[in-house]
Amino acid sequence: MKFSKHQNITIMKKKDLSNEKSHQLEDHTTDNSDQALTTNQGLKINNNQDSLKSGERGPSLLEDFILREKITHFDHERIPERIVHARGSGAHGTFKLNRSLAKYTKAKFLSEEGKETPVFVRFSTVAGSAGSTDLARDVRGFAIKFYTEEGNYDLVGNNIPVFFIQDAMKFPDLVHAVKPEPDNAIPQAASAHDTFWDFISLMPESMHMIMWAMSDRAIPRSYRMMEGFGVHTFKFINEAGKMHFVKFHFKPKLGVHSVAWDEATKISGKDPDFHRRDLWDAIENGSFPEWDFGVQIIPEEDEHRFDFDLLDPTKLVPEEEVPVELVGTLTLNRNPDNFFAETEQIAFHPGHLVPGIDFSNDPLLQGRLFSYTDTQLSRLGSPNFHEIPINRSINTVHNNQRDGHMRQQISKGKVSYEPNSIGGGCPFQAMWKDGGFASQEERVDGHKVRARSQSFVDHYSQAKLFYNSQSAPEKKHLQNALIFELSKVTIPAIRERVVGQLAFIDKDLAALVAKKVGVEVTELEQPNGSIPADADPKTLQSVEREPSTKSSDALSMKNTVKDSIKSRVIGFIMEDGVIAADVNSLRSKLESKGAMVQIIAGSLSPVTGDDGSSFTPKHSLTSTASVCFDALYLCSGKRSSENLLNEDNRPGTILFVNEAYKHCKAIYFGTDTNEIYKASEVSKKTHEDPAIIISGSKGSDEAFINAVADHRVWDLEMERNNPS
Ligand code: HDD
Repeated sequence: MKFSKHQNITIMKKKDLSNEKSHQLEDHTTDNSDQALTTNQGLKINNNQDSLKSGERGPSLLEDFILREKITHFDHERIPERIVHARGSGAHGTFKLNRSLAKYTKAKFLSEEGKETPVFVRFSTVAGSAGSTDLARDVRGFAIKFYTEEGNYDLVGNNIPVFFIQDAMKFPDLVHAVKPEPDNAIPQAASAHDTFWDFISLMPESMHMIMWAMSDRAIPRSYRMMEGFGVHTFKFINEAGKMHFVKFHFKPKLGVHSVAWDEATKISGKDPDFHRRDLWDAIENGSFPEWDFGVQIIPEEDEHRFDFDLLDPTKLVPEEEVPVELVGTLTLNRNPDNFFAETEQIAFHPGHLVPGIDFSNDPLLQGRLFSYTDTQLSRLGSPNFHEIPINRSINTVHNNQRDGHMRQQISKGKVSYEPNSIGGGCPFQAMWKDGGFASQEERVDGHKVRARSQSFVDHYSQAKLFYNSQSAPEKKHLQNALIFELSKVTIPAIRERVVGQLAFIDKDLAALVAKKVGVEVTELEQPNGSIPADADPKTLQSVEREPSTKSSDALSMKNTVKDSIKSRVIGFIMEDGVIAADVNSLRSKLESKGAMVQIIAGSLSPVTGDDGSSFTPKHSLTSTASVCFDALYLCSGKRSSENLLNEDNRPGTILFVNEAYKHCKAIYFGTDTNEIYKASEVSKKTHEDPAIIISGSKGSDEAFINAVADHRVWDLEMERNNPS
């Protein structure tokens, strides 16, 4: 079949090419509209259906270069997935500086107020393979490539501000422990298994991170509703060479929100691409995700003023001790044209720096500086991976590196060495004042030792800080997550060791988990005095210690932004006979505030309203589920309601409402939907519930909008799940 010009099925997207990186990529982007099919040599092909044969029923001929080329390329089109963070999604965007940081750093993209820098951001899960579900309980990667005029700067962070381990030496062990077990490759994209918890139970330094990983932060509602953190302490260096320590933060304008664990497991079945789709749809719909960019700045003189070590990546700097100054905005506004060429081939590296930013001596970061280039060599196959369009800096590369697999740059001239006179000394070294990178001068004076600093040996104080800062529902979710995970651990001794560690954080937490996972709380030994530098790593057990900051509002999602319904997905459940005026009125109110309305009906056939107008459902009751929506509206209309409760639709309708109720979502019952209300669990409620809205009361539309903005009534979870 041939499509004529007019039947062309390619949907042309209007692209925002306003930034320099997009322009650069455009040179490498092809568009097949109105073009004939060609071989890789540009030869037009006139038959893409049949191979060349000796007679119609005869064998294929070796000379069929068109078949050979097509199959050879296909045979080699997979590359190794990332060893960690294999599953991810990305988008293009812009970073805008709203307040100059020139006082602290000479990095140009952080100095000129109002300056916009193109970025590509990739979000990811850590443990699962590229085809795994988005909703796994896991840390999320939050990696940003800034295409600055001084070269690429990569901030390769996570949605959690701390890490499991303190030294890169343990990274392969951590990853081996969490990945599917090597004998049977089970489980996929899950930490709930023996080897992970075995490792954790023997690594007390992981306890702070475990609190975060077991919290709802590890099951975000959306990539657009998570925080981003640089994790390590980095350094800013200003024009005069003065150094400040810095921690990087990204705070989502939509607030930090999560789903319920039961919901996460169901989304994994209904829509394993939930986060990928959410990011894509939001950008396609013009609802561009935005984050405030913030920094915590610590003068060099203050390095030792905290009750933890700034170089220890298992610690955060409480915002109560050093406030986050918001100085920029990150906006994602363009989906990639090609997943493989952009999202898969992008190569991040914490060592891609610009002048004015430098590393600290954090031993986890130091190890990362080796790993990221190294891994691209096996993943992307050549030291020329920086030439792949998505990885190219927007300024031209000039150096004496040459050749290698798939080299693309054509470097002119005889000279590929320095110093030289034949090339007039070019390319030449740049002075610091002219933008040349110079590592921060630092006096280092020490013995060569393979050891851990004593200042790192405090594993519980910030775990306590995090746990103590959680609201009651958040604590409950964290407890349940630990119970779920440890219940999958088949070896009782491992469960017991983990519970022993939890006892150093909170005795009640340990007792509760112990009871549920069938073990006793046994007291683990605490060291007496300091630990010798040559101690067996297994004894790197710290004493229980209280944090100097007891509780931090910034660590609880309860205190997040709750003032917007932008990009929330609202399911309108309807059937024939629906009151069209009510639907249209609420829909326009919701959409004017940026929410997305999707119609759900008994089937995909158009629904006829009471006034004869027609609504096109996006989903049927059985093709989706309430877990894919933020809130529900049971549309007004007696006949619609009756149709939703007929033999065919009743199970789907009631399941929708009951699950949304269980997951603490806002549900709006339209006029004459009382029968649905009565048939659902909602009717059993005996408590005030601001997220259950009944049409007819004054301001009911507004009450619904407020309930959607609040995200969930987590405080009522117990009541909603145990109707009397
Ligand atoms: Fe890593 C990928 C974040 C510790 C070694 N890491 C990777 C990605 C993110 C992070 C977001 C995905 C980047 C992308 O989207 O392509 N990693 C972190 C954070 C860490 C961390 C926040 C601790 C604070 N990582 C870490 C250590 C090592 C690595 C200690 C090794 C010593 N990470 C890698 C890697 C990956 C990677 C093997 C896999 C794919 C890649 O680099 O490009 O090199």
